[in-house]
Amino acid sequence: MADQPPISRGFRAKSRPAEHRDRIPPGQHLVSDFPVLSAGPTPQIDLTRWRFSLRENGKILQEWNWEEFNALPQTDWKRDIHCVTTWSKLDTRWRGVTVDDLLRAAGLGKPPAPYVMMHSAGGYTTNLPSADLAGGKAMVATLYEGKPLEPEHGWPARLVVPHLYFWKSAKWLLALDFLPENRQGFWEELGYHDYGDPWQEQRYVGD
Ligand SMILES: Nc1nc2c(c(=O)[nH]1)N[C@H]1C(S)=C(S)[C@@H](COP(=O)(O)O)O[C@H]1N2
Ligand SMILES: [Mo]
Repeated sequence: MADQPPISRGFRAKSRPAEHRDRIPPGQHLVSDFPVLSAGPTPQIDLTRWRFSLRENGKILQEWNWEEFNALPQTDWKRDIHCVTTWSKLDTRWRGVTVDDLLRAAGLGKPPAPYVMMHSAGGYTTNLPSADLAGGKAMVATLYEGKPLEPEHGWPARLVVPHLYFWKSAKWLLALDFLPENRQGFWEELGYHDYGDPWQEQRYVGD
């Protein structure tokens, strides 16, 4: 997704609200602050013991400590984000390692299995098809607006997968576990939609 439209139409600058409206999925409203939504307390994390891993069926394929993780190729993003509780936030800036670059660093050209479960410190999980993390669709971010993530927003590293409702963007992320079959994560087991496309308004099971 390009950060800016490739061409600028004459009326665009004068009709910013209209331009914003077509970036807001159905049932969402814009916020300018950054709400915190956590299912539990903010976990205490010791950076010297922090490890991030790619796994397959639980087995470690590749693991990085904090220093190694920060030596991976870094990518800057500006993206709109959409929470299922109906807030959307435009043009949020993130820096981190794309899942494509993580796979490459692990010697993999593509995800090793069709599904993936995200695992976070504190026990939060969320699931996706692997295709939704590859092809430039997701990153493991360590900076927000040029600064380390705030603890309650996922420090030291969180997933950002902006094309889906933000509960898929696991905070305090520790592992991506690639799986041969789909399993459900924390909110998905509680009745939230398995996929969560905001443009299709896939909030709950059956939407
Ligand atoms: N580990 C973890 N990740 C999580 C959550 C959580 O409770 N725990 N909440 C999710 C939900 S519902 C949303 S909307 C976003 C909120 O991110 P924020 O608190 O940075 O706005 O994080 C998602 N990632
Ligand atoms: Mo959310």
